[in-house]
Amino acid sequence: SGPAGAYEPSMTTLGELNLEIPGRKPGDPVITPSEYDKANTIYFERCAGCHGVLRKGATGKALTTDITREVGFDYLHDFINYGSPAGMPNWGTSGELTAEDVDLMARYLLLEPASPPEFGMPEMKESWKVLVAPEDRPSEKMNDIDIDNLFSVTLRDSGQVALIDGSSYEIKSIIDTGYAVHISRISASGRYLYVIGRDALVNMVDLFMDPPATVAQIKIGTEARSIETSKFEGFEDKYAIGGSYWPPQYVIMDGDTLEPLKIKSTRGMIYDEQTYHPEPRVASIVASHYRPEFIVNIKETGKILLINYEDIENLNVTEIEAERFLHDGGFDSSKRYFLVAANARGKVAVVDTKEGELTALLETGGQTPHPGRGANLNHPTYGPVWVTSHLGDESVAVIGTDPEGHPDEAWTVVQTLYGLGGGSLFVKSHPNSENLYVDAPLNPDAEVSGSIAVFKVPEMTAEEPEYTVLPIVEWAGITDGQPRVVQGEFNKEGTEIWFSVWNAADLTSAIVVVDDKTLEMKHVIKDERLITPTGKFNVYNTRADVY
Ligand code: DHE
Repeated sequence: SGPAGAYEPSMTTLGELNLEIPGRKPGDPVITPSEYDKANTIYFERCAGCHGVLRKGATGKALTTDITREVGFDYLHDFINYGSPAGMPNWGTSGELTAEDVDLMARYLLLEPASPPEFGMPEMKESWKVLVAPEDRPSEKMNDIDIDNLFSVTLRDSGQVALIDGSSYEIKSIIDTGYAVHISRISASGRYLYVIGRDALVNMVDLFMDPPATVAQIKIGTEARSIETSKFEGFEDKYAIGGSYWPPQYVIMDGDTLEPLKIKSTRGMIYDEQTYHPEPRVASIVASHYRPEFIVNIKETGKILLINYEDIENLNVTEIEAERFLHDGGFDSSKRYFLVAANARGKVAVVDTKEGELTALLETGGQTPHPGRGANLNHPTYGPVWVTSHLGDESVAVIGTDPEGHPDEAWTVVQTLYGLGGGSLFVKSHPNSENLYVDAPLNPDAEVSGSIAVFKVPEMTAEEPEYTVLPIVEWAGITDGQPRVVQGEFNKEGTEIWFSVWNAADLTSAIVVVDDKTLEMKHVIKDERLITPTGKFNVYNTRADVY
């Protein structure tokens, strides 16, 4: 169900230019229409996430034709084939793209990017389906699932989520979702689960049904990554918000039915240069606990929007200038401050969600901070701190978050830890845990990408604390492929942590459950339906922002 249709050539442009291929000028490389369609699909599925639909660059370099034509076909070909240590995957030598595909993509990048169509209210309304109307849904929970301890697990390549019981480890339901499904978020009451695919398809799942099932669906664009729901008192379960990469916009929806209510474009000026950007993508979104607001992070313009949802018709948006390339982030332990990485700038921006202003903008000291939602610890020296690891190196930045108890250290890096290696994506802890878990799934070394580093918080008084290595892939007993261990997530009690062992779609994957006290393997979940598990979202921890 790839969204290749999003890239249908614009006939006006073609007509005007009298060309067969969008963006092709006389003398450009020859590429047939079917090759062009194929290249568009590959670009969408593999490249656009980092380089942008219009190829203006973000996590990945800009690939506009002024650059690609300067470096030329051979350079592009080798870069796609072999990758680079800075994070470009080796698409050719890893076998993910064939030699013909690599050749095709190098030619394709010499052409102007095609601008995909817009996606406004008529398109959203047409895609919107209420499968079970609110009045036809059960008035109480109909299943015997302990919903608060249920995990929604992304099955990336099968476009599904698995709902797994946190105590029996049983798969309770497998639900079809969007293409290369990305994240799950849970309504404030815990009843509804919202899932978004990279193709911008949103599924709303009623966890009260037996078994839990999709009750509404909508497509909010052609490419998206984030979804959230209103959490402020009086607005629980009332609204959902989805942010898209293409078109660059967000939409506020009815929390019961996903009816689209308000769409806002994020196109506009880059905060510092004050120049226009045509593709400012919506990255992470969180719901404030202090005000009736969504906190929406706009990647390319570097703006954090505080969107007040009290009056949808007269939307009140506070625009905070932060830093370019905002990506992912989470709350501190008090849930008052939201910390978000401006990844390609090596910085973290801190927003005070109570006062509605920027509190700090700090350098993490590492290359490309990537916190996920981050991890909150009670540091033996510095009190409450929040942690991020880095995609580009092994450093882990520990940031003070206690302006009252530790004012001198607040919003500064109080300590740097060194984990297994570069390629880290997520860190995790829990209020009941004295451990900090750091992954490294994108590290090229199989032993590193297959393990987790654990730092013991009480031992963080040492200048360079040591870590324990958990050989997760070995515990999973998987010997085929290079499975990557990704994203720890705690159970509700905070007594065990789950890791995905993410293998290729045709090989065995697993989830390994680790006892937080003993750091021993407690259970391995293996099932042929568990295809490419990546993100895991415990219902209670996700809805209450516990991490
Ligand atoms: Fe993610 C969160 C974007 C690749 C797994 N990812 C996010 C968020 C964004 C984002 C904006 C924050 C959402 C929020 O909090 O509202 N991710 C992107 C990309 O643009 C990128 C780099 C490239 C792409 O083409 O999509 C990308 N992400 C990946 C993966 O390859 C991962 C590892 C595997 C997968 O399932 O696709 C992946 N991203 C995740 C996970 C989260 C996430 C598990 C949520 C973490 C959490 O604890 O909240």
